[in-house]
Amino acid sequence: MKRIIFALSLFAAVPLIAQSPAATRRPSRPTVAEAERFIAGVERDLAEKSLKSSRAGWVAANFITDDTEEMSADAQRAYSVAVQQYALQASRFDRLKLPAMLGRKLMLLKLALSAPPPSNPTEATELVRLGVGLEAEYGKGRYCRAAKEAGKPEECLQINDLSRILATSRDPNELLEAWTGWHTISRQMRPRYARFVELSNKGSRELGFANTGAMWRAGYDMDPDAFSAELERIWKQVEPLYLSLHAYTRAKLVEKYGASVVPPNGMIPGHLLGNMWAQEWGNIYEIVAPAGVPRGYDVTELLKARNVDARGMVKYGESFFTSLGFAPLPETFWKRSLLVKPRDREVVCHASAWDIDSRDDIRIKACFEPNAEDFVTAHHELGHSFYQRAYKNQPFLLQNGANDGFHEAIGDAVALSINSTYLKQVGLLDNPPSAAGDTAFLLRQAMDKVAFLPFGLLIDQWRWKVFSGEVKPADYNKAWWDLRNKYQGVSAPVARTEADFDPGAKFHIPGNTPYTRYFLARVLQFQFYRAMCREAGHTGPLYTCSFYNSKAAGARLARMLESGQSVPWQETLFTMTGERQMDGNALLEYFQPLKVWLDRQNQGKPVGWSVAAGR
Ligand code: X8Z
Ligand code: ZN
Repeated sequence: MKRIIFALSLFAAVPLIAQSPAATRRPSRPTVAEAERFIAGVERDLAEKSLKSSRAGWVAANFITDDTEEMSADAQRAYSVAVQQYALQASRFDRLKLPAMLGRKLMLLKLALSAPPPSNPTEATELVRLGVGLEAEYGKGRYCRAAKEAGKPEECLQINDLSRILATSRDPNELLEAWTGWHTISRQMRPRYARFVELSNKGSRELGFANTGAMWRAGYDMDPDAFSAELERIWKQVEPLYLSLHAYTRAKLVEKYGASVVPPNGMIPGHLLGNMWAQEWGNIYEIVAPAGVPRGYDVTELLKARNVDARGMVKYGESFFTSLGFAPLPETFWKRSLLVKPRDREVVCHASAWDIDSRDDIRIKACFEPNAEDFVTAHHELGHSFYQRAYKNQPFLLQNGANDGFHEAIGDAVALSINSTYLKQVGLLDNPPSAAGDTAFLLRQAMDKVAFLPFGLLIDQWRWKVFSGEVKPADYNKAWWDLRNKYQGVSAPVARTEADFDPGAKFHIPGNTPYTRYFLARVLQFQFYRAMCREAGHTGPLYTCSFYNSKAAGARLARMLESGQSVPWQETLFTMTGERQMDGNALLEYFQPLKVWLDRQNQGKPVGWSVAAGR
């Protein structure tokens, strides 16, 4: 996650527009030269203030206390109020014909915040406090239960502990307890979240957007309605593959847990898929592993066998990037990053990548454990870090991904090269399976990549309705489960009521991080991967490609990363891939043999679900 933190002291709407004494007497007509001066001042000021705010945010996320929360809120308030003031001031240039780059910067300034503060100072303060407080509350989330043995203190579990249970336990009761336990952490968030929505909507309206969701949809260099239509188009492309995977997985879960736990033509209960949010299913691969095809390798076992720890996993990721021709990470990255959950203090464990000074002070913060899931996440985070460093020479307002989906896709595109060829090359795997093991590999990949697609889409389907007011606070939970039922075919494992606030149990809701980016990244990463595979001279099925060591692929990637957000993403995408649309076709090409195989397995079995047949 890129943290661009723009800041300016709270009420000092510094008159950046250099004005002559005459100009202060009566408003002058705006000129291009004045707009140039304005934006130069904005960039200088915001770059400086963002540094302070990033530092405060870093400390708050690494040491959650009431004090760090306050200090971070102060810095963030200053930053967001500044952006808001500047964005409002910038409307002065709205009707002026501006050079393309200048116009782009002014547009990006308006879109820079995911929760714009209202200009009323009391409300601005309230909004920022709510945002910082909700994220900290998520970070502190824990479920405490009585000790199994009498006389022992109660046992409190945090998200890492509970996620480990979801990933490894196969006892439905234990899984249910972990799932239900975690979903208690957000019950109290609802009124504050509702107020947060109200206040950020107010800020968005002042900027001329209908609501915060409409503002988010405006960030894609195209008409916001056309963007929504694109999402629907892409989803319809990949939906048949998801349905095939869902049907196959459900049948295997029926075999494992019985029809009384998993309805054979209904939805899959959300606690059985290996992940707290059922967003990626790779952790239950062994339940769905096909009989009669060679058992593939298990990356978790490979890492454990070689004692690869959190730092070691990140080192593998760094080596991949250096093999492409990128410079190694700076020493400060290793000194300042948080890679392992500390034992003595509260931290926000959800992985993130930080660009502190828009130069070389890049870091990641995560609570990695040596397993396949975190191995991919380590690459994912490094994708952000290498992107951040690559665009550091762009002007401040253009230091970002071509769109937010690009930022999320880089590390994942690299991680798609983690196949048996690569693992052998780097010495993690001694005996790669023969081609007969390809089905196992593709199925394992699909359990993460394909399973995620509906989840990636539905989070903002929910939020957009919340921001627009179509879903009211009294229906938050129902609307959430309606979407999870509809898109994922996943049901709540126990009855839910409006006393629950299940969206708040997913980091990006209290953290207010837009989520459509991850849906886009899921398709974009296959487009990037295919382009780099072509550049590396790969022949044969797409999924067998690893572009490790390819300087040509690296050069193509570097060119994209360096351009940051300086041109519309469509251009960046075209230069990178030769394609003009974000599109599911590369993902479908990758999984094509698996689709055929799944459909053969599903013959005679129900595909899809009726919500009524669930619970
Ligand atoms: O939040 C993340 C990254 C940080 S940007 C770890 N991801 C999404 C999630 O965990 O829900 C990566 C995949 C989707
Ligand atoms: Zn990310």
